[in-house]
Amino acid sequence: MPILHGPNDALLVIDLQNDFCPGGALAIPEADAIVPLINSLGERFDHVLLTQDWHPPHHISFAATHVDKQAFEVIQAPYGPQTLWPEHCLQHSTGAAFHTGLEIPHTELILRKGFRRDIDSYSAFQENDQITPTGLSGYLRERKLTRLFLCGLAYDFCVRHSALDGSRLGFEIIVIEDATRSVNLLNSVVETNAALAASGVPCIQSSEFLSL
Ligand code: VGL
Ligand code: ZN
Repeated sequence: MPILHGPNDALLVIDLQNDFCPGGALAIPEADAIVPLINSLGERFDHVLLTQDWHPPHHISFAATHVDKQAFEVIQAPYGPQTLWPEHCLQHSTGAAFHTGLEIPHTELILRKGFRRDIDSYSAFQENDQITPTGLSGYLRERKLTRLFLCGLAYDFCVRHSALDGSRLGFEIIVIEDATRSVNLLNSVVETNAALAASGVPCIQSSEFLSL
């Protein structure tokens, strides 16, 4: 069933940054393989938005910020459980820059997130304290962009939380599954599949688009 897209649709590309690609600080297997596909998808959308993970030094999500903690451990932050990561996407670093192959010249918005030292932000809509908004929902509402197609990194963290929050906030969310890749910690992919299904967020393949 083809998905015809219209004036209220946008492509939201999550965190397609060097540090999440092979050779980066928090490398996701095959992350760079989705870049050409995302460029092709970008050509099909009038409206394209990017997010950029954008951390200050000593960010709460960095294992090195804490005493005796290793990357991929979970700590109790004041707002709840927080997975610790290698230092990544430092503001203005090469690692925080978008993959050089990403080419969507008509991108309308770059939304930075995770810039507060004491709160991480997986979701493009809301920080991990589940209170602090990023401003994206206000932007989308004012722009009348009501249906969002999500792709990028990582399926099981930032794509997952963006999709769930967007759906909860009343946007129609569709994940383009083959245009994502996963960090894959413990059961994160299985849990993501289940959470998206439980929220009624469909996962489609890019071929449903690119064949139109
Ligand atoms: C992400 C871990 C830490 C992501 C960002 O983009 O999925 N994951 N920061
Ligand atoms: Zn991060």
